[in-house]
Amino acid sequence: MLEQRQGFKSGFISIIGRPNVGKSTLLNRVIGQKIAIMSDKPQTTRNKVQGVLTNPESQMIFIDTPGIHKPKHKLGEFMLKTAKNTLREVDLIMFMVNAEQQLGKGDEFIMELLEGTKTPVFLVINKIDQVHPDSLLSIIEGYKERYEFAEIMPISALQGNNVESLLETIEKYLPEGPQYYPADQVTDHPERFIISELIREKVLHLTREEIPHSIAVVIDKIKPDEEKENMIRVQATIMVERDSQKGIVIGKRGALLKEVGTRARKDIEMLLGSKVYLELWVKVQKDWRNKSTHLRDFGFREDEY
Ligand SMILES: Nc1nc2c(ncn2[C@@H]2O[C@H](COP(=O)(O)OP(=O)(O)OP(=O)(O)O)[C@@H](O)[C@H]2O)c(=O)[nH]1
Ligand SMILES: [Mg+2]
Repeated sequence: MLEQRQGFKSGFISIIGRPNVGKSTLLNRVIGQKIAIMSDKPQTTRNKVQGVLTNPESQMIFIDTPGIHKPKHKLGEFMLKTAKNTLREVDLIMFMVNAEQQLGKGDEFIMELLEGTKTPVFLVINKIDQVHPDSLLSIIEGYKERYEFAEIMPISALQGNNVESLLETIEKYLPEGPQYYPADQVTDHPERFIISELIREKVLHLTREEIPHSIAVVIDKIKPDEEKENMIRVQATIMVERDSQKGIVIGKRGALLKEVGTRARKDIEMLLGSKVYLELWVKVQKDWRNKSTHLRDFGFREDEY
């Protein structure tokens, strides 16, 4: 549905930054729906996630990206590439930093990447709810010295401060263009992907240390229940890298896996608007993060999301 209206603006906006700065939180806030998972563990987002915001006069397509970090395995390399690739295809770049953190090597690295682009870059300073307003000035000065940002916007993605004004400013920068997606479409990701992410998010919330990084979730089946009306059955497998991790994810007498299931089911029911029967399995795939074939099987394909 590529409809071109006089004066209508549209464009693609990439959100990049170090892990954990709040990129996915901003995406969900502007879309008004949870399409990207969030957690306090770094490297939560692994694929690019597209969210569409349609207004009467504009359509903004936000692209949430994996946090930029030094890759330690093939999955990390895929994540870095995914984030970098979005820079080429967009009309605007939101470089997000955390107001609580000092400008670090990671930010320097990202600004070096940005040197090559002609696309306008906004510096979005997030988590301002956590710092004294006086400290903002010195943060801004530090970044300004290193890069010529088109705009500098302090926000709180979590509480919503300044997000409206960020959106208004973004709209000013967008070119005239077509409406790429129908007004009621909020993402281009299939439900299957979002369901697997919601399950992974619950494991991230309930585990620590190496577990969050070692898991992947594969959806085996989604189908309507044959007997119960308005009930969808979902079967999924949580992949771990080692036997010891399998025990942790299952938990004592299955307690942890049960909690993951209960929490994920609620979110999936919200997403699908129907009752869900969720069945979870845990399987060991040794060292999957370093094996190209497993990466492809688990949905990390460059030609896809
Ligand atoms: N206090 C505060 N916390 C925030 C804000 N925005 C995000 N957070 C928290 O920061 C953590 C990371 O948020 P995410 O949105 O998952 O961060 P991300 O940048 O997408 O992280 P990666 O996907 O790992 O790159 C979560 O615990 C969020 O609740 C904010 O404005 N204020
Ligand atoms: Mg994220």
